[in-house]
Amino acid sequence: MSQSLLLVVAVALVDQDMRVLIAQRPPGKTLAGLWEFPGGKVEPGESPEAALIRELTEELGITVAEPCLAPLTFASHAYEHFHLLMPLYICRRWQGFVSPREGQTLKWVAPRALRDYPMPPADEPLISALLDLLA
Ligand code: 9L3
Ligand code: MG
Repeated sequence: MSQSLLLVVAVALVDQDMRVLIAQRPPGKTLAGLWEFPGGKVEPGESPEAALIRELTEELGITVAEPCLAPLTFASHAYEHFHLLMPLYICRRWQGFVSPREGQTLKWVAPRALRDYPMPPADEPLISALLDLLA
């Protein structure tokens, strides 16, 4: 069976206390209730970085400069109806205040506590790379 490829970008925003931002997927969306690294789909013709910058403004109301996005690792996960390929960036500098623009619940979490929050299967394997980097 062939599966279409879905390209999604996500980011670990890390604040000055070394906490990481996670967002809870709202009711009505797929994977509702699970906690994820913020991000979203890359639109046709968009670079991954441009998509992430757009998503961060839409979802969190912040402005990120492209050089502040450092690629860290990526997820590759076969969901039932598509295969998700999802680069994870890390970002420590942005402008504006993080606020939930799409009804999502946000939480700043110490890296070692990330595993306490149930995540979509694509996101979970990304935690190790993040822990290695922030340790
Ligand atoms: N997804 C998984 N982990 C993430 C993000 C941002 C997205 N950190 C998955 C959930 C959906 C798909 O990617 O199956 C598209 O995301 P959305 O557009 O429904 O948020
Ligand atoms: Mg999104």
